[in-house]
Order: sequence, then C-alpha cells, then structure tokens
Amino acid sequence: MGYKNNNTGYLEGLLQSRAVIKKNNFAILPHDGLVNNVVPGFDNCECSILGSKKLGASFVDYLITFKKNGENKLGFGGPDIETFLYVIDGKLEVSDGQEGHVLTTGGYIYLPAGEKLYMKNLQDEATEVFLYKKRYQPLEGHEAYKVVGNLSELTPVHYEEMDDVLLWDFLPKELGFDMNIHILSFEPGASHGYIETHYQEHGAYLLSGKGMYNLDNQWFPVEKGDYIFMSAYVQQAAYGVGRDEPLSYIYSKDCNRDPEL
Ligand code: UGY
Ligand code: MN
Repeated sequence: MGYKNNNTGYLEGLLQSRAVIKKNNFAILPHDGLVNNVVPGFDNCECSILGSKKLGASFVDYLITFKKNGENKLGFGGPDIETFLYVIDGKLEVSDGQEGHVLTTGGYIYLPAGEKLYMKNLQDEATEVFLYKKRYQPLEGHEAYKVVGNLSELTPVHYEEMDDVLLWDFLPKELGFDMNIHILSFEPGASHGYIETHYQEHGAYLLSGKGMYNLDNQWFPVEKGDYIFMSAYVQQAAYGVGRDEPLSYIYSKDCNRDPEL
C-alpha cells in the first residue's frame, strides 16, 4: 500500500508499518509510508522528504519523482549549500545554470556550494531521483568542484577485502570535499565484517535486494525502497539475505573535516 505504489484506499487487513523512528539515533522509513510533500521549485514532481534536521540529520535527503514535464527552474541549493543528485531510473537534464548534462539511470551530479542545480525530466514516463543537500564546511586552501558521471563508468572495489561486497565512491578523495556518496552492494549471504560505530552520519536509500540491518544493536528486515538514517556513533551493519539480487544502497558520509568543539 502507499501512494508511491499508486495503491491507496482501504486495506483488507489492519494498518501496519515497518517504520522505526528513533530521533537523533536511527530511522527506517519504508517506501509504503512515504507521503507527497510540496517543495517550492519542484513543478510536476512528487517529493518525499527523507532524512532531515527534524530526524537528527545534518543534511536533507529527498526522493523525487519527476512526472511528465517535471522540472525545477528555481534552482536547488544556495550560497553555502552543496547538492548531489543520483538518477534511480529515468532520464533527466541537469544544469548549474551555465552548462547542461543529460543523466540517464545511474547518472549523478555534485554541485559545490554557491551553484544551483536546475532539473528537467526528458521523458514522458516518470524519472525517479535521490537528492541530497548539506551545508558545506569550507577548508582553507581547498575547494570542491562540479562532478558529473554515471555509475557505469566507475570501477568498484572489494569492500574491506571481501569478495562479495562491492563499494563505489562517487566523489574524488580530496580535502575540498567534506562528504562523499557511495554505493555498497552485498551479494546474498554477504555482510559487513564488523558492527561499525563511527562519528559520521549516513542517509541510505536501498536500491535493490533484501537484508537484515543492525541499528543500535537491534536487527531489522529491510528491502529495496526503504530509507535508513544512521546518526553519529549508532551501531550499524547488514547481511544481504535476498535470494536473487544483491542488497545495495546509495548513501552519504561526511569526511575530511576535524570535528568542531
Ligand atoms: O562507509 C561506511 O561507513 C559504511 N560501511 N556504513 C554502512 O554501510 N552502514
Ligand atoms: Mn558506516
């Protein structure tokens, strides 16, 4: 059920949800519970706000569906806001106001603070994207810059020497960047090597498969379409448990900065 599946109206059974919300700790937002939000600038779009300050995140994540003629002509971002967009499915024109790029499924763009992101659906069918924004933390002597590409052009590495876990990094490993976006992919049966506890936060959108996710030392079933917020220090690890496709998710992680006092 849920508006994202065009499956609204009364259920046969009782209302129920897998959502778990522990503000400032972790949250699981299943696809079925997402609602449509009006976000100024997004025309002919369905917008679901995922991680945000109200959940305890220092960034905002969105799932945006650009319908036919869906666009953002106002520009997304601002003077000190960096942005990242990943095309989950579809075809989209993106621009920094100077130069346009056509992104197809797997396409992505990062714009540094001060550059606004303009978007336009290029097909009659819907285009679905994962969108991110964060206040940029500058570092003297270093700068971030525009990055555009497609997942298919990136070479993954085996995550922490595990054959059946792949990791893709989307942004350069340079000090100008205060965050990175990654995809982690676990073959069925694969897992993290240990339960992580770290300073950095994550917002993760599950692109495929099924898994069991440990958050704050409790295990939860998760699947494609779920969103997970992991705050600083929360215990986190996953097993891929699907039968036929890997558990994979796109996620953000802050980096390259000394914590403030
Ligand atoms: O990069 C990470 O911290 C990543 N391994 N975390 C996670 O998957 N929850
Ligand atoms: Mn982590």
